[in-house]
Amino acid sequence: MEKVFIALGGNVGRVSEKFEMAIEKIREMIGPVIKESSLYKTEPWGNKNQDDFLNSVICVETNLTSDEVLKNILAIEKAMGRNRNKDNQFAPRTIDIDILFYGNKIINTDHLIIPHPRLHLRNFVLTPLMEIAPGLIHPILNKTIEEISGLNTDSSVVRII
Ligand code: PH2
Ligand code: MG
Ligand code: MG
Repeated sequence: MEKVFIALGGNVGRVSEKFEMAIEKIREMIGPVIKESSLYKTEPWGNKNQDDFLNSVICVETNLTSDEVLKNILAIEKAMGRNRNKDNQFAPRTIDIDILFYGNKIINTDHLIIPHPRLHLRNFVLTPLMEIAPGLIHPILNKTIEEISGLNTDSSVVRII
């Protein structure tokens, strides 16, 4: 059994409803959701020329491997209407579901990098993570989320809703 931290994001359509549906599917297809952050309204990180996002972070207990978790997340994104041909890395998206941590494992394959390589740079991930897991240790940076947040220089605005 591993604890998986998963980030949800989106900025097109009825995003909070999409989050609820996605969390229900995550419960069915990955495992029990043991922690859920608040919802945050967040300034776009990267390409600023798009609408604000909603973001949240959840913690799920799972018996699945990291590859199985990824496969199920991609299926859930697809079922929720995500179109990966259209939604490139910087485009607005209906829903984006990212694995942040899979226990304390470090994974580096051609299709999956864990911990998520940019999580420590982004307020829209660090703020909800701080809410549910301030003492969680990043296995590469060897720092807690609280320490990483303190060092982070991202100035983009994130507010709880
Ligand atoms: N996701 C991105 C790029 N920029 N900005 C915010 N605020 N929230 C996101 O979820 C987000 C982003 C790529 O996945
Ligand atoms: Mg993604
Ligand atoms: Mg993402």
